[in-house]
Amino acid sequence: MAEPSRRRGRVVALLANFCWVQLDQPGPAHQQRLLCTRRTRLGKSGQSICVGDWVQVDGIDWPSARAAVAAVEPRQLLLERPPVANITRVVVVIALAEPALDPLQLTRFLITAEASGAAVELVFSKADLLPLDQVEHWLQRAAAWGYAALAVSPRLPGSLDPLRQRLAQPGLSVLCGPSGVGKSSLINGLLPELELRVAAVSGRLQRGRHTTRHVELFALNEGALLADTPGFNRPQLPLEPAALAACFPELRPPRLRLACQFGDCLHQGEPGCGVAPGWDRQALYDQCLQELRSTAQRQAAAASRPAAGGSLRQRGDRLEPRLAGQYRRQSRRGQRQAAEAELSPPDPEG
Ligand SMILES: Nc1nc2c(ncn2[C@@H]2O[C@H](COP(=O)(O)OP(=O)(O)OP(=O)(O)O)[C@@H](O)[C@H]2O)c(=O)[nH]1
Ligand SMILES: [Mg+2]
Ligand SMILES: [Zn+2]
Repeated sequence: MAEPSRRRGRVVALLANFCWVQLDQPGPAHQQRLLCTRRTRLGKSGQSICVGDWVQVDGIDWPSARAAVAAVEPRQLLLERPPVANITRVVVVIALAEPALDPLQLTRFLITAEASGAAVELVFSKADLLPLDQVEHWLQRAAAWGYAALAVSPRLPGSLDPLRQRLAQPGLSVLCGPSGVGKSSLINGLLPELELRVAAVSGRLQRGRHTTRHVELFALNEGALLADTPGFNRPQLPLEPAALAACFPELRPPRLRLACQFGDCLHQGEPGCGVAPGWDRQALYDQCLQELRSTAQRQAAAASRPAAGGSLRQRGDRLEPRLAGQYRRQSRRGQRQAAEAELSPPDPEG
């Protein structure tokens, strides 16, 4: 139970040193949102705050609508990139055109979404830009993968209605996808009063301009929240081959009718494999599997081989081979920096 001076709420946006917390119960003058600092104690315990976190706030100054986050409640499902906590569903948004649909990129987004453990929805945006038969083609392909996808556009009256219905279910839905596919435009279509910033795609490749810079939560109705997120281009793959296979619905029951003989089957022609070759995303799956195997091999080779010149470094009380820079496993911080670099506007051809 919360202490009397404390209030419970949900983090709806993060700024550099502050966050906005939406209160469960409004304050004495009906204040819904408080601008909160993070207590240093919270910082020292290493606990980070994500958009979507449930928090306890205290030190509330109602007239200025300021407070401090005193504690973060344990998280349920977490989307790692972009970081959003306590999610219910991940809505992968991919444009049918402008930028052109890249099935590998779409698959990488679907893998990230599936890996979160939340329900996954697939939305094809900019449906006004393709003839109906081509839109239908993509919907059917997605159905074969295991997704009851929707094709939408704020420019096609009525096309947002089925999406609105799905997103109006209780919980937090996170829209994610490449930059410029129209995530913010979709949220504007669903909630016109928001007037979120959107920007035209540019360059020969019709790349997005990374217009949305921060994750923010918006209420579609009582109990249903939507998260707009910054677009990015290349989601990471899981580290384990088995985890990769689990992110393809067509490789799991009930879509996979005949279970494979071995639980750790990677569907590469192993004996007793229940997956018939020639499935639609086979080449994309093989490509992802290949990528994560070469990453694993590089890491294993680097760990077992003394670097050129046999250089050693002192680590605690033992000597270790120094790893060549390209083989060094990226630190969390390094990964984050790489991720942030990818968020910065790309060069026109990049
Ligand atoms: N023709 C057409 N253009 C659209 C549609 N939806 C969005 N756009 C345009 O696509 C461009 C990018 O839209 P945004 O909503 O900013 O895209 P975003 O996914 O939020 O991009 P980031 O914030 O950079 O991740 C804008 O010029 C929009 O007007 C659509 O359904 N049809
Ligand atoms: Mg946006
Ligand atoms: Zn198999």
